[in-house]
Amino acid sequence: MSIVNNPPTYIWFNGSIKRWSEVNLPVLTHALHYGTAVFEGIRAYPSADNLNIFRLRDHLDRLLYSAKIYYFDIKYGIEELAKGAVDVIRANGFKGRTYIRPIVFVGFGGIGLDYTGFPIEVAIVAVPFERYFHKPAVRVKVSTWRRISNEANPPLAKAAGNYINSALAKQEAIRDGYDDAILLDHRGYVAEGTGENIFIVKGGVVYTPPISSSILMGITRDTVIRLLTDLGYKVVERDIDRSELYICDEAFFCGTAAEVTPIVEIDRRRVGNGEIGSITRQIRDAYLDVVEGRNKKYAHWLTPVY
Ligand code: PY5
Repeated sequence: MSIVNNPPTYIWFNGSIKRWSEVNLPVLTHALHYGTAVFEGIRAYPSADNLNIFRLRDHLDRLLYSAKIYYFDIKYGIEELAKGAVDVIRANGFKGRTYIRPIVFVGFGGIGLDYTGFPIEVAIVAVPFERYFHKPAVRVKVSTWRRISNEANPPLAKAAGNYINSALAKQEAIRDGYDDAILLDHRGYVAEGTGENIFIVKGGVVYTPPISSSILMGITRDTVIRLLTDLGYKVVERDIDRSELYICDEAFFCGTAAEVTPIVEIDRRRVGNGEIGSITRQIRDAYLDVVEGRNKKYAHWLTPVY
């Protein structure tokens, strides 16, 4: 996800479009020190005749409830933020696959943990973005680190601070020669990837961990459940043992950035026969049909930019 050489020309910041170079943040920005921010990851995809943001309002809705959990008072409503997302893409003139990153964060007000009265800043950044994984399928390990639990910091809030846990697991996996990690929850059941939800397939039935296993309630996860149901598959939300990962027929990650990414190896054991599974293939294609505007049933999930 490297955009170092090409930052966007314009961003949306606290209610209006600004030049990237105009927005400067103090080093004592609270969120930088304590992770006090909530954010979203949203994608826009080209269709035959437009660029469309996928499930924009569902993402903004999650942004607002994440903010509520941390007592962040946002001055902007969903409609204003939705307009901001469209405006920032238009301002930059992006026409291809685009990633949108709204972020609400505690600004500079002091160095203590009590941020009462500190400014709550809101930014929406958009960048051209193709693939998260630069390969058609991934090899993963079960992390030695556990997923954060609801008893410490709520996984269902998409809070910046949560990602120190993901970053640690991701770095360990990369340094050990894998593409990503699967984290177990505090009880030892499968939770999710570092930035993706997980599904496994066994005997034609699809399984995914429930909200109680410390997952982010992914919007892609919800989309995948609906599309699998449309395709006639049974989807079961239940606790998954670590060992089930080793005996499943298929496994895949899903998320806004990761889209549907097949998992072909877990802890040096092949998943199924080591090839991308047929249900995984079907759901990956069905997902692309929806986000790229070829499935009219879900046209209401698309917000046209132009
Ligand atoms: N679980 C975690 C921990 C995530 O960070 C994400 C999304 C998901 C699940 C999937 O959620 P959704 O389907 O709603 O996107 N991660 C972000 C993304 O944009 C950031 C990844 C670095 O995909």
